Amino acid sequence: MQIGFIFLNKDTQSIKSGGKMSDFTKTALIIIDVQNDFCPNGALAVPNGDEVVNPLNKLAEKFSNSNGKVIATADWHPADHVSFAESHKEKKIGDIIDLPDVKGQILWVKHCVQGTKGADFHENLNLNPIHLIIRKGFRKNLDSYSAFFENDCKTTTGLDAFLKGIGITTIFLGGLATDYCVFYSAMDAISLGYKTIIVKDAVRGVNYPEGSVEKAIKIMQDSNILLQNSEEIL
Ligand code: VGL
Ligand code: ZN
Repeated sequence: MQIGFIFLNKDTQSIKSGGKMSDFTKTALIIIDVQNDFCPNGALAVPNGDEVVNPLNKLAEKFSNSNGKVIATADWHPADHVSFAESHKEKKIGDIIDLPDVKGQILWVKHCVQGTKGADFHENLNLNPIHLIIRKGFRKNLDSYSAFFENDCKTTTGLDAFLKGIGITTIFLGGLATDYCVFYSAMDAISLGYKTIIVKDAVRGVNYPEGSVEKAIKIMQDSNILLQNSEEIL
């Protein structure tokens, strides 16, 4: 399309300046579960979980100002959710149970209950650049780690249709936790055909069971998921 002297090309590719992206068209930042219960003093605290806030705020502002999209997810459970140990008789935190549609559901401490302080985003996370918030895990009998599919691997959150609908092809992921919600979101993203990048300094893990962060990173790398520091992206 030609308007005056300006040639507008809708498909303008990322303009590289000094190796860094300056146009984030077709690119989305997905901020996974940066909620109080996953931060220090929260019910299911991820060690140093709050350290993801600063790099994510910087990235979100950059993406939002450079034609990118910013999406945040929130774990959003009813008080009697199936993933809570206390919802089951004679079960304890860390036990693993089989559900009709989910084999190997881990039982967690009660966390991110709808409408509670623990389910709120961390108070320093800047919500202004966020274009869309996806809530997940709100069905009593189904847990959801991934931003794309709940743990039955078929109930969709709608995120894939949204991203494809606005032409997103590349996804950067940060947030909590590296070995659960970030991991499953990244694995779904790559299999749904997105170029997928984990922002190394903008993720932290639960590391339960011990070694699960290392294992998750290895599987992601073996699946063509890239790891990059926020400084390289900004
Ligand atoms: C998460 C465990 C249970 C996460 C959510 O956000 O990684 N982990 N629910
Ligand atoms: Zn949860």
